[in-house]
Amino acid sequence: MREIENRIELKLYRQGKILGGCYTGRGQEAIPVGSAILAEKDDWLCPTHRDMGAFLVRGMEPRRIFAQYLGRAAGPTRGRDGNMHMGDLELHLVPIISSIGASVPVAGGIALSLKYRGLPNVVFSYFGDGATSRGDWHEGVNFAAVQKLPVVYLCNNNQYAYSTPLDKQMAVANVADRAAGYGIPAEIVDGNDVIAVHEAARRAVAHARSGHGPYLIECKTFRMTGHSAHDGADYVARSLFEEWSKKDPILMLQKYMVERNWATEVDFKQLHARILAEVDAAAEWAENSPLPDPATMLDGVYE
Ligand SMILES: Cc1ncc(C[n+]2csc(CCOP(=O)(O)OP(=O)(O)O)c2C)c(N)n1
Repeated sequence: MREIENRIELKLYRQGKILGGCYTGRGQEAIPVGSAILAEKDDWLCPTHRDMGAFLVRGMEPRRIFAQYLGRAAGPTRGRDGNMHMGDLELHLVPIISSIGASVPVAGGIALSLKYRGLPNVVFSYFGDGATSRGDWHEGVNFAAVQKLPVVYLCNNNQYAYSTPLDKQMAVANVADRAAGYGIPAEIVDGNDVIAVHEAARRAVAHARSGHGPYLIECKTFRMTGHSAHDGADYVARSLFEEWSKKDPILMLQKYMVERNWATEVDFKQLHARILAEVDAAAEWAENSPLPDPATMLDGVYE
């Protein structure tokens, strides 16, 4: 996820090959990765624009992701959109709804359908802190709570909603505090610690899968970039970036593994080289793949 997004934001976007918004989840990778890895084949995921890890965990090939950003026909939206507004129903990845918060009632609707059909599956509903100040978030969570629907809510609290800091958009200290208003359990975890995220998600999934209704996890993290590639985030104190860079989720996991002799620095160097080679090949494949045929422009438009 880190290297795909680096290629997208730091190279392809700057070369003018990507148009429009260009969001990344730099520094937040532990959240989609630590949680989505728990999803069974027939569970459903409603990710946000910071959750590329969920797409990779579900098996979306990097070349399709690059094709999406480059507006190519081989992307999941077949060249209709050029950023994270994508999904793949075969992989049970619900396309991201651009309007913040709107995915939350959709997650509830999917969970209601699962419950009606007596299926043992759960829905992973991802959102940022800003989304929790939207009306549709509250209606969606309330509905799921009342109906005891199998939804795991995963909030990436990265402290900003675009340029709005947390204390300017909510009057409670934690997103988790909101859960009491709906009678659902919640916990707060270090969102940069992939193992902590994973363990909390395991508790949440067990709760939802066993018919006890929704569960909210608030992952405290930090957005290590601007809102989108055009945004230099001048409104964020540089000292915050320095502070949070020490808690980089990938470096934290590497340290954890090296300390336990599960891997060595050399293993990570080799892994990194393999990842870069895979990213090179996927990006090159996408750049050489065709744009959509203009004659297909209205395909998929329903009247
Ligand atoms: C209803 C709505 N308002 C505004 C926007 C523009 N917008 C896109 S992302 C975003 C910030 C959302 O903040 P948050 O939910 O905290 O997620 P983050 O981007 O920090 O991960 C905004 C304002 C939008 N897409 N939808």
